[in-house]
Amino acid sequence: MKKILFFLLTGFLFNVFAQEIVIKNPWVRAVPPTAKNSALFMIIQNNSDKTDVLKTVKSDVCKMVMIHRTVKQGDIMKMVHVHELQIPPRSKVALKPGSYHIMLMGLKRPLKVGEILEFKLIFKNAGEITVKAPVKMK
Ligand SMILES: [Cu+2]
Repeated sequence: MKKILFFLLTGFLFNVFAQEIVIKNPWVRAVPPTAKNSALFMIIQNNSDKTDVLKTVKSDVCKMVMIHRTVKQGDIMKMVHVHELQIPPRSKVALKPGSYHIMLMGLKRPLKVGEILEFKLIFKNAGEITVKAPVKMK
């Protein structure tokens, strides 16, 4: 019995540590009910030895999803479309306000603070990862 428990436990731990891409603190920005767009933020950690690439994000909550980066041009903040987001080996990339973000364009309905939205992130190596992100005021 103890042996079985040991194998179950090591199997579980192996799975946890074997995750090549780990998503931390995902959240969606709360917006007024009339807003057409919002954004998804998170930290993407690559535990593998090779660069992975976030290629697309899928969501039912909006018509189109795009990877964006906010950049400063002179005194103006501008959002630019990023075709692929590279996550270098053994490092992490923060998607946060004023930087990289997943733009949710053409919201199909108002978002409620506290509700959990589901997204599918498609990575070149890690494949499809489902992310559950709460809608927050922050
Ligand atoms: Cu944007």
